[in-house]
Amino acid sequence: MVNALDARLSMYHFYTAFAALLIGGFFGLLQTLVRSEQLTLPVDLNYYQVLTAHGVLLALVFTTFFIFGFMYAGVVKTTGEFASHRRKAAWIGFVLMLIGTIMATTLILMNKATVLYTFYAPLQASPFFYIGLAFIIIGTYFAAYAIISQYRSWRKEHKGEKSPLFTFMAVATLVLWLIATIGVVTAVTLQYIPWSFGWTETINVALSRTLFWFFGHPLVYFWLLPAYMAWYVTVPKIIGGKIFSDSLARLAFLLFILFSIPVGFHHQLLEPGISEVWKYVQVVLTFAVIIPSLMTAFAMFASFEIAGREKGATGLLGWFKKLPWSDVRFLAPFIGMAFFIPAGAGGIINASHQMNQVVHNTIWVTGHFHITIGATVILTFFGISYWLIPHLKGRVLTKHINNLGKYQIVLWTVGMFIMSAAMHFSGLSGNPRRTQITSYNGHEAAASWGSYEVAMSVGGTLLLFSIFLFIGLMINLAFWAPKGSEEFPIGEEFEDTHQLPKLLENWKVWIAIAILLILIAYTIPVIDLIQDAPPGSPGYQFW
Ligand code: HAS
Repeated sequence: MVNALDARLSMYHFYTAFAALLIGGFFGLLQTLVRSEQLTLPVDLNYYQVLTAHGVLLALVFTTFFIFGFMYAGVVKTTGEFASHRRKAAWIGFVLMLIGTIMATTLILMNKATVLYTFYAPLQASPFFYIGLAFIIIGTYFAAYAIISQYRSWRKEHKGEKSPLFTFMAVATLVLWLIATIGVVTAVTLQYIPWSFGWTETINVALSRTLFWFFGHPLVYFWLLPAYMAWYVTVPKIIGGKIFSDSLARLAFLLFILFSIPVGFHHQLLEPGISEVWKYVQVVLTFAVIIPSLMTAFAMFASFEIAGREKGATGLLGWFKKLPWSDVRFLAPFIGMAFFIPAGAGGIINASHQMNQVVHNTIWVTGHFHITIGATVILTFFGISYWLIPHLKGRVLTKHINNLGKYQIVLWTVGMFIMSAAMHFSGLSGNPRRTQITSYNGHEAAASWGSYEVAMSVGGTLLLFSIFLFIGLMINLAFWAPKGSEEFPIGEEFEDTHQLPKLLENWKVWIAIAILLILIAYTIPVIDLIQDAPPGSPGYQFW
């Protein structure tokens, strides 16, 4: 059981995350309706403003609050309650993140930060938008302190013992996060804030985007790894099975620290100012970052098969039938995993330099990130919520809510399938992303896109219904469900190896290799971007 004080800390993160999900999801539907020309926004709200709010609230705010709420609960569950100074740090982190979120959202709603969630220069926002983002990041540093110092003191008190897998994974995720944020912190403090206050007239655009993607790509693994924590640690227990291999799981997380950062150029393959050689180097490293996901796929299949066979399954695929399909705690993450097979294949297409020429800046990429973050990760987060919210509130997931939960998951699956399939297919015929108008005055190139846009709005409508149902069920689980105790599922290893290869917990080695790879991949191109920079750009506010 997570103690009451730490449960409260997690719950406040979830309340904020779910509020962001509701508002951000509503803005998402508006976008699809505008693009398919079924809705004209009121004059004081414009498409790009709605697009910015959608991206910031879902991709940045919902995820970050949910992830910290989940990590706090898991760390406390596996290492014991937080000492009061750590809990205090976590609360300070929460308040700073909340202040930053309120600042950024208010400025977006005032149309003073219509710069999309990637805040690409030369689009310029109010300086207070960037300051709001800085608050969010500083908040996460307090949160990281709470978790990492808890892990360190656990290790001091348990000399020679293997650390709990969940906490190890949380620390690995935060190490990745701390290194990644160096890029965005540098860009925001040295470039965006002085430029938006008018202290500097121009900005080095290519450098700002490079620093953004130094952060932006590992950011997607900051979203993914908490889903992997649930897959590795909690799903095996839910299916009545075992964790296939503790060491494999740890190694996968460590490989993400190494390979998720020096790969940002795969988002800039079509940008000038970066030589082909460095793009090539980072594409090769991108292919390396696929490996830990392939390891994860292998481990998941192994866990499923072992669990099924222990329950008497025979034949090549007999184990598949033994999985607990009627349990929403399993169904949701499983569908998320299934989505990740085509989603990962799409990522590999994006990363392939030549094929990127076809898909970059088309709505294919929007489709890619809706089935990665919007399906794989979010479905897993939904699955977690169904057991974690009642666990933290001392209530139980009833059969009735479990059944309604399955409807919610199916609605999400169908909605996401329709929407992202339409995005992928029309993207292949050139339908652009980040654009309000897609009919191009009836030009024949755009002739097929209209029906795809309508399909996206149908998918978007189902998704919003699914969010309404989810929020309703969460309110029920938090406040009305019968009192009792819901399990926090923590899996056991298939073969209990008390000894862990020492190298796997030697953080200095992994961090040193990560820094080395980053220096190799970024030093020369960044020097080039500074030394050979064209004149910088003033800021633009178009809407
Ligand atoms: Fe990506 C663009 C490449 C993964 C998110 N990506 C984006 C953007 C976002 C995003 C948000 O190289 C857009 C940014 C923007 O606004 O411009 N991505 C990749 C690659 C991977 C990848 C190589 N992306 C993700 C994940 C995301 C995410 C994860 C969010 C969480 N992405 C790119 C590239 C671009 C890009 C280019 C730039 C495009 C452009 O031109 O702008 C890899 O990490 C994928 C590896 C995954 C696998 C799949 C393993 C499968 C598993 C499931 C097993 C299933 C089981 C269930 C066990 C190899 C683990 C069994 C099921 C049964 C049915 C039996």
